[in-house]
Amino acid sequence: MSITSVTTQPIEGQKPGTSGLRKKTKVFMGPHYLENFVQAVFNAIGGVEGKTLVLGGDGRYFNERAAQVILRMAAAGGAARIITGQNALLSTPAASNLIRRRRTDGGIIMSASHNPGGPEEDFGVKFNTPNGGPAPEDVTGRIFDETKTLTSYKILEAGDVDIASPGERMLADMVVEVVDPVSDYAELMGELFDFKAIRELFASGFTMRFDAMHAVTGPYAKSILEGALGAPAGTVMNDVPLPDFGGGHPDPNPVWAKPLVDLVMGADAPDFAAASDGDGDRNMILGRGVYVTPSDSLAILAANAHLAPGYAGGLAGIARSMPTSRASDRVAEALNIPAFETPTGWKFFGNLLDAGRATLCGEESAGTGSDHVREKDGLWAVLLWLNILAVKRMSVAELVAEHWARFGRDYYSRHDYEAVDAEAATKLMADLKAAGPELAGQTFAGLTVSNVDEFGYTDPVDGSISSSQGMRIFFTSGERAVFRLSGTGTVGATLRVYLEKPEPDPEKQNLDAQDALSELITVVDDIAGISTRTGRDAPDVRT
Ligand code: VG1
Ligand code: CO
Repeated sequence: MSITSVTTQPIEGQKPGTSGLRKKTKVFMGPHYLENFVQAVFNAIGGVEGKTLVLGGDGRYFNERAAQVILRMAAAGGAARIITGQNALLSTPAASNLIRRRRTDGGIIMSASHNPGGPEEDFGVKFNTPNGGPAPEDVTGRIFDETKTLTSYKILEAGDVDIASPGERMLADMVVEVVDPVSDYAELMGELFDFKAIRELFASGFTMRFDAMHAVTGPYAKSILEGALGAPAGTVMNDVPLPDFGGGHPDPNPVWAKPLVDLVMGADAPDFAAASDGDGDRNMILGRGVYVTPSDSLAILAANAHLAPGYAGGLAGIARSMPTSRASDRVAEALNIPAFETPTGWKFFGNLLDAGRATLCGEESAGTGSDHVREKDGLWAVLLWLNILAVKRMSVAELVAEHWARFGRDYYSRHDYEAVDAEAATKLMADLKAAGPELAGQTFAGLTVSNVDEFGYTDPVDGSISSSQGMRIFFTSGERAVFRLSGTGTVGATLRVYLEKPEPDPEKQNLDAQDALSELITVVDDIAGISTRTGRDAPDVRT
């Protein structure tokens, strides 16, 4: 088998975003596009000679084709071994786990996560470092630099490797080790949680629905929930991963997982319900008659994590992304442990986790995780909820009410304006930044602005600085609004507006979130001119 050095030239726009490089699938399938990016990753980490990498993806359209290309490029670069899931399937947290357990030199994850999949939709590639986490900004910066100077890439001339069944195969001098994508991950979950208590919970008649949204968590959820934990068959819905996720957005939120939300709000509601996203790192938590916001879920998990064996020794600290509500900060305060506020994106939690300063992390975008891997982990969050419910034997609604009574509630919602004109969105952000200093002290419809700032972050572990991470408007009565532009979209710009209002009084904690936030929503539109500038009279998504 011979190695070809293919002449290429830099392709514009291969800058990794919040979570790797995401583009339309057709773009990725275009000449040299995937190859250029993969070679840039290899170059940025000093080559792959003699190295062992993990490779896997969420099964979306182009997953296996891309995997075969990456395998041939790794072999051409002299890699010693690639560990991949059967059919190149691995959920993001399972990939993170394999990278860590097998002490590899990192891994490549093929996913555009919660973005839809298919020939007309999205594809993505990201690199995770040997700690199992998404490459931090210095590494993604080096990858981007490489994409700008690349003139050739190396690829082995060979046919496809059989990755349909577990086992070891050779590709030139490289070992391709195909593993069952679920087993190592399931073993880890069994170490963290009290499976016996959860089995007893199911045996007692507790009912659950898990919506895998035709994405990668299907096989994991089936094996763990219906297999190891004895939940009745049919507990896991939409469990077969499909290349186009059945035509939907594999995004577990009240808009894209509406059928599940309708189910828990209806007469035949199960006790508990959950959903995960394309690559299995997000989670949505529901109970009979209730939707638990991701920010509340993080706070509730943090307050009760000690009930699960893996966290019985307590937490070192709690980290949340800046737009995530401040609910978990109050839990940290009560537990007398540090609370960290990071920019959006899981890569910013890596240092805190590695340094042992945070144990639990979370994002308002339905991401929750812990130091067990270095990615957010959808099924992990579901199992921690189950473990807590198995110990406390109360309903989700009761647990949430108990939490709010003790810690206060934060009414919370994110409004997304998708695929808006990029220039208009950038201008909105710039104008808000410029107007910031004048806004302080002004009153809009009864709400007085206390201050406006642009969030920047200095990593407490390595001192690295990330600036321009979103505009924040604080009000004297405690409300907060955050503005950010998405770094995962593939069309135009997506404006995210995060709205939050603390309510300590249990008598006033039972409003609908949109109603409770209605004043703030109007005021924020007034201040930033969202509807006039975007030409939209309502957001595309409200979480
Ligand atoms: C979004 C979320 C962010 C999350 C990221 C990746 O980023 O806001 O919290 O970490 O997606 O999630 P952005 O830049 O579009 O706001 V996933 O499940 O796509 O790996
Ligand atoms: Co995801």
